[in-house]
Amino acid sequence: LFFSCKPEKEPRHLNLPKTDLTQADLIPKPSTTKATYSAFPLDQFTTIHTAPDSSGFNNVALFLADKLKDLTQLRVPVNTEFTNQESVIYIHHSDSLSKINQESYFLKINKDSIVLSAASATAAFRGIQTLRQLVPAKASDSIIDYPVWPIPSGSINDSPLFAYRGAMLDVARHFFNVEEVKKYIDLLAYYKYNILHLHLTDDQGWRIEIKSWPKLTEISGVTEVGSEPGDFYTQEDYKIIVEYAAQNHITIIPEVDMPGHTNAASVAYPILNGNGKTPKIYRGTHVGFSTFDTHKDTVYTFIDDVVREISAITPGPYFHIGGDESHVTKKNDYIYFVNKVEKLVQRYDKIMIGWDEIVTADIDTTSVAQFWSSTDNAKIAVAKNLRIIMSPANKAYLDMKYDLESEYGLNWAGYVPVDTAYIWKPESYKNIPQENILGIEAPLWSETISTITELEYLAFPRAIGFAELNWSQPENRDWENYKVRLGNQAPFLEKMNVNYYPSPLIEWK
Ligand code: TNX
Repeated sequence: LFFSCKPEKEPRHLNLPKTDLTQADLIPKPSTTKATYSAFPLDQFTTIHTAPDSSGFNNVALFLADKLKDLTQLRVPVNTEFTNQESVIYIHHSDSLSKINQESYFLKINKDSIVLSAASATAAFRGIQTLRQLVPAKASDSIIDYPVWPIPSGSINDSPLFAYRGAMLDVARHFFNVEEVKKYIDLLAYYKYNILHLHLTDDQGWRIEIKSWPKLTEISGVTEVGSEPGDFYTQEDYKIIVEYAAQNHITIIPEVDMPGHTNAASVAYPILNGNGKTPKIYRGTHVGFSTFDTHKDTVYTFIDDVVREISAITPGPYFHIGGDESHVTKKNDYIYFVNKVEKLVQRYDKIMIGWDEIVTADIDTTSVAQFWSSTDNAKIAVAKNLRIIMSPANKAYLDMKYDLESEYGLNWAGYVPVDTAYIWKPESYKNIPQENILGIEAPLWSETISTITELEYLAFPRAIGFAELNWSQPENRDWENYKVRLGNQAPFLEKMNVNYYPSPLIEWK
C-alpha cells in the first residue's frame, strides 16, 4: 500500500516505510519494545479519540493533534463523531498501569489503530512524546494519491527509572525571557523531562517581581553579567511560564539563592547584608563574596515575604533556597540560617531543596539535597537519609565546555564531551544508594551565555543524554546504540531551529 512498485529502477531513492519498531530512533529508550513488522498509516482519515470526561486526557489529545499538524500539515480531529472505525488513535486511562507508576504507559500500534493506555494524563503525555518521535519526517512514497506517514507497528511498555527528571536554567547571570524559556520547555518535554528549576536570583540580578519589596526588580532586575541591561519576570510572566510548563507536564521549581549569592538583593535593600554598607552592583562572575545578615529579624521578614509571594504562584511542591558557596557566612550562622529558612519554607507548604552544603545544617528528612560537588556532603546526606538530586558538575553541568575549542562555557569541573555526559550511572554513583536518588538535574549556569542560541549550543545535545539516563533502565542504555539514535535527532532539532553543538563524536543525519 505504501510504496510504489517500480523498485527495479532506482530503489535507493524510494522512501520506504520503516516497519521495525525495535529499531526506531526513540530517546529515551523505552523499557520494552516489540515489533510486528507492519505499520499504522497516519493520513487524512486519522482521528484521535479519548475519554471526553477527563480534561487532562482531552488536553493531551489536543496537544498531539497540534504536533501532528506541525509535522504533517494534517488536521487530525479530536473526539469528533467519527463514522470511520479505521485509523483511530485511542488515548485512555488504565487503572492497572496506575498501580505500577503514575507515569507508565502502554502503546499498542496496530495496522488500523493505535491504543495508548496510560496511568494518568501525565503518563499519556509521556506516551505522546514517544508517538511524536515515531512519525517519519517525510511521508512515504506511495501509489495512493494522498500522503501517508507510516508508524511502525508493535508494542511499547514504558515507565521512568527516576521520578525527578530535571533541568535548571540560570536566568540571574543572564536573563532569558518568557518566549525563550517556553522554547526550552518544548524541547525538554519532547524528551520526557518533568522538572524545570529556575535560578531566579544571584549576585548579579534579581529576576522575579516581589510586590512587597519592589526595589528588588526596580534596581536589581535591570543588571546582569557584562555590560548589557538585564530584565525580570513580573509575577504575571512567571505565571505564564508555570502554566506553559504545566501544559507540558513539567513542574517549575523557583530558586532564591541565599544566604550567599545575594549581592543583588542587598544592592536593592542594603539592610539585608548587615554590614552597614550599600554594596555596588556586580557584573562580574566571581562567587562567594556576599551574605545576608543571618541574625537580623528584618532578613527573616524579607524571606518570609519572598517565599510567601513566590509560593502563592508556584503550584509545584518544591522551593529551592540555594545555600551554596556562602563563603563569607560563618559556619554557625549558616547552620542557624538554613534551619530557620527550612521551617519558613515548610510553613508555606513547600518542600525545601538546597545545594549540597545545606546538609551541614540540622535539616529534616523531608528536605532534599542537590549534590553538585562535595562527596563529603553527599555522604552526610545519605547518613541523614535525605533524598538527593544528582547534579555532579563533571558529568551533569551543561555549562561545562565540551572541549578546548568550545566557544562558550566554563571548565572548572573539566571538559564534558557528549560521551562523558552520557557514560555514567546515576543509579550507582559515588556510593549514593539508588533509594535516595530522586533523579538527575542538569544545571545550565549562564555566566558565558546570553542568548537562546548560545543556551542551545551548551544544552544540546547533552540534555538529550540526561533524559535517557533519567528515564531508561540501565540495561537499555548503551553509548554505541544511543549515538546512532542521537545522530538521528538532527532533523527534529533542525526543524525546531535548535543551535545544537554538532559534536564530531556523532554522525549527524
Ligand atoms: C558553581 S553549582 C555555582 C554557580 C556557578 C557555577 C558555574 C553551584 C551550586 N554554584 O554559582 O554559576 O558553579 O559552573
